[in-house]
Amino acid sequence: MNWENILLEKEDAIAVVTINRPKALNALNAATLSELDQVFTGLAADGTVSVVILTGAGEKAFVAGADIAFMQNLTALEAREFALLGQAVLNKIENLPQPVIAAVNGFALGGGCELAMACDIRLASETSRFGQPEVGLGVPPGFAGTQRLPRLVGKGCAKELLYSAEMIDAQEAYRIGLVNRVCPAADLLGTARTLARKIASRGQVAVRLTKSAVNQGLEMDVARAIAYEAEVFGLAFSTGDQREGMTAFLEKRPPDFKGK
Ligand code: DAK
Repeated sequence: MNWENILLEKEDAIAVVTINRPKALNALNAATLSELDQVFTGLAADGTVSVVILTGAGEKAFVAGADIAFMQNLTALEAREFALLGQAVLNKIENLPQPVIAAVNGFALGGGCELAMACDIRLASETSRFGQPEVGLGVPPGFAGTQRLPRLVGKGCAKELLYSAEMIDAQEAYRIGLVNRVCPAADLLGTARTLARKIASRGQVAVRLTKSAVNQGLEMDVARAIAYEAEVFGLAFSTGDQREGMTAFLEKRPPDFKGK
C-alpha cells in the first residue's frame, strides 16, 4: 500500500518507517498522523517484522513538531480531536508488540520530540536538536510530552525544557538521558539497522514479553511489577524459543529461534 506522507520498507525482519514531508520538515498534520496510525496497525499484526526503525525524510529533520499551519485555526473541539489522534498514535507506537528504534536525523521538536519519546530506543545524529517549543506558541505540549519527558530525564531537566522552550543539541540530549547514543549523521541508519538486527536475532517472544514487562511494570507499584515479571517469565517456558535458547547454550551452538 502507498501512503502520501509515509514510506515503508521491510527487509530481513526490519521495517523502516520514514515520515516523508521534508518540505515541511516532516511536521505532523492530521493526514500524516492518520497514515502513521494505519502503518503501525499493520506492523503490529505483521509476524514477519521483529523490529521497527522510525525516521524522517531529508537531512534536516526527524519531525519539526505538529504542523503549525494545520493547527493555527483549529477550533477547541478540533484541537482536542487532533490531540486525541496524536496521543493514540504515540500510544500505539509505545505499546507496539515489537521494539521501535527512533533514528533521529535532525530537528525533533514538540510533537517530534514526543514521537521520539514514544519509541523504545532513541539514536541521534550529531546534527539533531531536541526541544518542546510549545509554550512559545502559546500552548502546552499536546502529545504527552509533559508525561514522557519527566519519566525519561527526570522532573527538573524536563521542566527546564518544557518551560523555557529552548532547544538542546544531541550531546546535551545524551547527557540528560533523552537519547541512548549519538552518532555521525552518515552512520545513523546503519547504526539503527545494526542494533535492529541484533534485537531481531534474539528470541522474539522473549523480546516482546520483556517490552511488555518494562512498559506495564513501570505503571505499577514495584511489588505488582515484580509479580507481573514472574508471570511473563513463566509464560516464556511455554515456548519453543525457551527450549531452543537453553538447549543451544548447553550444546555450545547459536540458537535457532522460531519466535514461537
Ligand atoms: N509546522 C509546519 N511547518 C513547519 C514546521 C511545523 N512545526 N516546522 C517547519 N515548518 C516549515 C516552515 O514553515 C518552512 O516552510 P516554507 O516556509 O518553506 O513553506 C519549512 O518547514 C522549513 O522551515 P524553516 O524555513 O523555518 O527552516 P529553518 O532551518 O530556518 O528552521 C526550525 C528550522 C525547525 C528551527 C523552524 O522551522 C522551527 O522553529 N519550526 C517550528 C518548530 C516548532 O515550534 N515545533 C513545535 C510545533 S508545536 C496539541 C497537540 C499537539 C501539539 C500541541 C497541541 N493539541 C491539539 C492540544 C504539538 C505542538 C507542536 O509540536
